[in-house]
Amino acid sequence: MQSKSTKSRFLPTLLILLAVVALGWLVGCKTKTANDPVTTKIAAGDTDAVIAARGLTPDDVYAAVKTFVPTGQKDEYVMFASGGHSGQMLAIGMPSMRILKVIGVFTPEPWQGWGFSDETKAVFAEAQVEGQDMRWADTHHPALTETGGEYDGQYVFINDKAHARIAVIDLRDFETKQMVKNPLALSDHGGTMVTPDTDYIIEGGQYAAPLGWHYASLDDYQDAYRGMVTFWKFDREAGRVDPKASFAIELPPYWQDLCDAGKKVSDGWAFCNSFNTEMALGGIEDGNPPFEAGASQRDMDYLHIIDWRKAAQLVADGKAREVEGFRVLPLETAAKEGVLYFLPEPKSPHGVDVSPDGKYLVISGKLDPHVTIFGFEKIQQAIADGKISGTDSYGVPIIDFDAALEQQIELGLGPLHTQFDDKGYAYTSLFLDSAVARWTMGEGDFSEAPWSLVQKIPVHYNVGHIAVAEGDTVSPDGGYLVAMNKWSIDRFLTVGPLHPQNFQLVDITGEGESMKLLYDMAIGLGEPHYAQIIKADKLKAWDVYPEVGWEPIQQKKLEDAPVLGNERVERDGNQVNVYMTTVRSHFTPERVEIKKGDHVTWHITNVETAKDATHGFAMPGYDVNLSLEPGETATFQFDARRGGVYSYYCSEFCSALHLEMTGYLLIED
Ligand code: RUQ
Ligand code: CUA
Repeated sequence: MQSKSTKSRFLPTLLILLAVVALGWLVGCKTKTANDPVTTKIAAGDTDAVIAARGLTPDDVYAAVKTFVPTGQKDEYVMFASGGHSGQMLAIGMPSMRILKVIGVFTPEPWQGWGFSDETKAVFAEAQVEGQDMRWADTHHPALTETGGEYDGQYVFINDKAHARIAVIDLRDFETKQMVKNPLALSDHGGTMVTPDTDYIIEGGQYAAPLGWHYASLDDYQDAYRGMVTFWKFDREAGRVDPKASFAIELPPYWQDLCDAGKKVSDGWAFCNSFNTEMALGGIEDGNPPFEAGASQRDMDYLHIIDWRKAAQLVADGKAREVEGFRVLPLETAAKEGVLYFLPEPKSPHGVDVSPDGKYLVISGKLDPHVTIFGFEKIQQAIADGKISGTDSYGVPIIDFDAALEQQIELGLGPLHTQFDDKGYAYTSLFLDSAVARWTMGEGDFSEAPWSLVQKIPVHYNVGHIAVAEGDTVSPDGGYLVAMNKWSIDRFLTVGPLHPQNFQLVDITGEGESMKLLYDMAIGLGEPHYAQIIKADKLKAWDVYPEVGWEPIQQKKLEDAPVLGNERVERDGNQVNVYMTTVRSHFTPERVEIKKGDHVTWHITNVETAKDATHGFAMPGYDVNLSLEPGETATFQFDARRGGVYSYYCSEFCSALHLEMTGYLLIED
């Protein structure tokens, strides 16, 4: 029994409790509404109900059907995107924006066995810095091979800004074949861009240092420090860069930035912009302006205009000198012989992009709201007419700005990079505005309003590069544009303070102000910079390797690769050779018995020829994982360092008896 007084005390408590519960319910209700999956209760097939429950607008529905690729159908395009600091490259299907492959490039990739076999380790070893493997990279700009200025789908290259390296990826198997280290510079940026028939891969430098990055005091900056642009010769037959046939041009110690190759009328020329023509040295500690201020004092920096055909000829004529075993055309020669000209460009320049007809160079200065468009013919005319406004302190002739200027168009804040479409529009990313601008070129269908801004579409957020389908070739496809955004802020679920970066697919099929945002793709690795988008039907990748015993780095069948029936273990002193085959669901041999102190060389062939019948080979304790794709052969080596029992096993769920696909390595003490 309760007393009256207990009741009267109990009542207010109850009321407070009820209020708390009600408030909690309201708050909970709100939270619940925000987080409750809205589509799980809708009967399968009820499209209208899904549209209503999700609150989709007609634009949303359009975007969904435009990008959706039904199961069994395939994408129209493949985008090759930089994987940024991951050191890898992404192959992404478009318009679905599904990741098809993360191609192992500068960083080991265990699923692909990349960097674990002897063959792939040798690729890393080719591009060492001071005798050390570099196992990460800051990848920036992929470049597909071109024939006549069109993507031909054979190879794709990418640069490593951190170490001035270039990688070659073969698109028959989407695997890296070669890395080269630039012996002149530690950092690059203006790479990779190809000349219209892929005779050369361009790699412009970035932060100046003495060539070969040997020590020199910053007090000797102007004399001892240099920039460079390298022209790597690509041997298409071999599928390799040929360093012996390559050359560089010595440049003043400005910080060269992006480059582009001329095409059509401007074929034979290359264009690289630069910043820090102030030659600021930093050192705020000593009372100097910090780099970001010191390197942005001048209104103009210099677009480098390079006659690479003439440079190649001079090098062939013996006018180069050897630096670090590499042929370098001296700055003085380049300036004197008409290989190198400067053209003033405003202000903190970043992107330089050549129009599809090769007639125009579009320059973006990060601190100038305009794009500046130079005419290639005007540049040539200015050179011919001697419209040279002087030389820089290294004797390089400076072309008169007004003589070369075609147009300046105000687009917005922080213009960076420009691409082109099939209708004659150009598109420029606006980093500070977080927008992409569409504008008209001077020719084609835009006689009424040439050189004018048409539309700005907001993107989310801080866009760097943009890529249009085949948008930097002589015949862009248009249709799709991808904005490669550095920030995503509120676009995705939070996954901690390191937010995904955001590729946004934009529909550019219509005319005028009709650009539409279609899709947001979270990129789980970063920071991707540039991408190129190729028609999928230009790619002719293999389903399986052409023959059993195929070694992918050399792209040929090895005569001594293990095959069915000749598996064995051979010993010569303490040198042990294991010849192994794999097939569902068996390794032969499935016991390998060796002794501590043995040096083991292990050869494995996957003798399968069926699509997708890949086996992994994991050797725990020896840091080995291989991917043996149908037909592939690979090798690895190790020293048996102690006695023990090691189960090697297939790391790819290949069959019902995959778990049984194992064997014992017994190392006797
Ligand atoms: S550059 S956006 Cu290499 Cu612009 Cu990154
Ligand atoms: Cu082979 Cu699992």
